[in-house]
Amino acid sequence: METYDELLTSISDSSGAGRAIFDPATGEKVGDAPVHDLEYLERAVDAAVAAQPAWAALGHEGRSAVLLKAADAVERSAEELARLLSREQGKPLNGPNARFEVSACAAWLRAAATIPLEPETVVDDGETRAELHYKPIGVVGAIGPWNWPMMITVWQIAPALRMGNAAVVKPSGNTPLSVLALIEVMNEALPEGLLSVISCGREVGARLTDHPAIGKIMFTGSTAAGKAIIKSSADTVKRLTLELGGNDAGIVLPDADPKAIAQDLFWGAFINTGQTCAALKRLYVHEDIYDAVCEELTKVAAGMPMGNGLDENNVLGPLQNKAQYDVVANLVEAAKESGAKVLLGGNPNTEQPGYFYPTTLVADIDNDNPLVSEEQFGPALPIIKYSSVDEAVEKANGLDVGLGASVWSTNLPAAREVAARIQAGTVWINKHGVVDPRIPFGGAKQSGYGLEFGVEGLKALGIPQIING
Ligand code: TXE
Repeated sequence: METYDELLTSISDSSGAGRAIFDPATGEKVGDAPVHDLEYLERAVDAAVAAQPAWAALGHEGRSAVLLKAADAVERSAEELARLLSREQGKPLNGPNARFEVSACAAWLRAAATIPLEPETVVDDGETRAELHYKPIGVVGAIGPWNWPMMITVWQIAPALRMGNAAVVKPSGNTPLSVLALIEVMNEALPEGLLSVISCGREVGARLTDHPAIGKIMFTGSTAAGKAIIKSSADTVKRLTLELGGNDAGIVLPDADPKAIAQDLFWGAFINTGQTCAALKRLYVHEDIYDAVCEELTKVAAGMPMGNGLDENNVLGPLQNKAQYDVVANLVEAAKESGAKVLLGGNPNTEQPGYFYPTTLVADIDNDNPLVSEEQFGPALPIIKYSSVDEAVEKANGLDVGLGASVWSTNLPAAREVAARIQAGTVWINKHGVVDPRIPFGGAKQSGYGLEFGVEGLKALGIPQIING
């Protein structure tokens, strides 16, 4: 185990040719990320190819034992990792943020290590016997985003490793240090060359997507980048798991209790200051309880402290980068100009350092307003009034993305009926965005394809093989 400074030094560039990474809360320098080139990437892929057969030969039990040790290593360095994540990404240590993210890394590693996966007997009728097995793919490329950089990396690589693959990780250029540190710590337990990270721009990273030695890409990011990866991976017919974000709807039915749901609605939308793929990004509330929901949500939101992530009191932080800040600011500005009513926030303090955008709730807004129809990916939630459940379902299904959604009601059977009508990979009831390593997660429509987590998530990192006879 290393101290924070030792960990940062060991992953940082010391040649003077690195790229400075700045804290989005203060503008201060956090460290220098290495800038890896194509040659470095080729060496990492070669090392992965060389390390993979021995790793595969360990079998499930052997690999599980090593992955559990990697989870222990993450836990031993949890505080140092959380601190670096907070400084680089901006998210506070407390709340469902940096410490939570690091503990989720350990939890997902343990789950991927221990979920049983036995060969399935497909037919056994006396004449024919067919079994379904899952073989390693080889080398997996993991391309990740900046919002949950450590956790999403683990979502991608833990099942890959468990299934006997090697992995090469390409983190977002906005948050390379967090991922470099995570992998440095995990590598305390893993064999050399099996897992490596390329800290590079997207041009070098894109090489993973057409590299003949890479069998599968795990990708989480924007729909546009996902489409580019589909195209560039076509010539080598790579397997793909694509998690492309969305614009999740929540539908509050007329029988819901506004006070009882306000806190969960808030965190469903504002977890990680809204920078979450499966966060609630459009809230549809029945007209009978519209005012009451707006009022209760405003009360909860107004009490949530936002500020520097290293301050133990804060539970909301800055936007991670200027581009995302501008997206949120422009969408809210346009909503205001359209006549929508700002219940809270909406007025950023531009004098303050950092990309802080205040917690913002916008009511009396049309469904076709860009703050509703485009993904804001930040702390600004539009609340839309509806009159009939059919109308709410139609609006919820009206976009070409469908990652998550939620239905809020005191009547569980009624909520389930509405849930079944929504086009999304997951529909939560009376909660939103709550992921669990045992439960598969993936998108509908242009939110992507392929399942992560659970036994389905393991299968997605293997090549199915039928033994017939
Ligand atoms: O994502 P990109 P960005 C959404 C969110 C945000 C927008 C842009 O709305 O505003 O995406 O964020 C790599 N071949 N989400 O620019 O561009 C890239 O280097 C290979 C939702 O960060 O998708 C980075 O490592 N790699 C999302 C990663 O892909 C490529 C979380 C993501 O970059 C590539 C983050 C290519 N052609 C942002 N193009 C979610 N699902 O949660 C890009 N990359």
